[in-house]
Amino acid sequence: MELDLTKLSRTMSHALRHAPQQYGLELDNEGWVSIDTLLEALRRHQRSWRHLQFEQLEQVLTDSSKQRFEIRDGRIRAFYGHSVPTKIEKQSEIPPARLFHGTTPQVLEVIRREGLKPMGRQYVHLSAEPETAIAVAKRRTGRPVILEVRALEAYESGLHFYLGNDTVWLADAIPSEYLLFP
Ligand code: HQG
Repeated sequence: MELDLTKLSRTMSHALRHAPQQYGLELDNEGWVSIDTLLEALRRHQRSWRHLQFEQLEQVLTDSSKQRFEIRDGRIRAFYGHSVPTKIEKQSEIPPARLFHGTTPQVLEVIRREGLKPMGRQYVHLSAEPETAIAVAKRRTGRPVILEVRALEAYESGLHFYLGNDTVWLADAIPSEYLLFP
């Protein structure tokens, strides 16, 4: 049977972002696990994956339009998206002047009052360009709402920003005063 790369990618995200214990995995403080351990867990997880090879994990990375996982020195981690209880440590970086967040019309008023919150994840997810934010919002709505974040000013006032991958930025909660609403 042909390998379903989307299903494999979703399962990897589930294991590396949300429920490592369910797969017998333990993430280190930066979210890394050894590739061998992940491979063994995935082989156990689904019978049709019992012969899964490293090359197929690599294929998930190369096939995707999104940079979701990082492989380095025999280890793998999710770049962003975590909801595990222990906070994944990210290095604070100086953000560009503006970052973008895509959301839905339904939550606009609450964001106006409360600012952006991480909700079910550890960090608020932002992007360097509006196009990515539009794509993020389109997962949820036909009417994407794009918020601009005055990121550098927020950073200079003491808020932290972190790099996810080349296009995804992460942040702690962002008060409404740093947001520009459409
Ligand atoms: C909203 C996907 C109420 C926020 C994407 C968003 C991304 C609030 C939702 C990545 C709020 C959280 C993350 C507040 C924010 N009150 N709602 N105060 N503040 N929200 O999925 O950014 O394909 O956790 O606007 O592409 O949508 O999985 O975050 O609508 O990169 O690799 O609460 O996940 O990547 O939703 O998406 P999420 P997100 P993958």
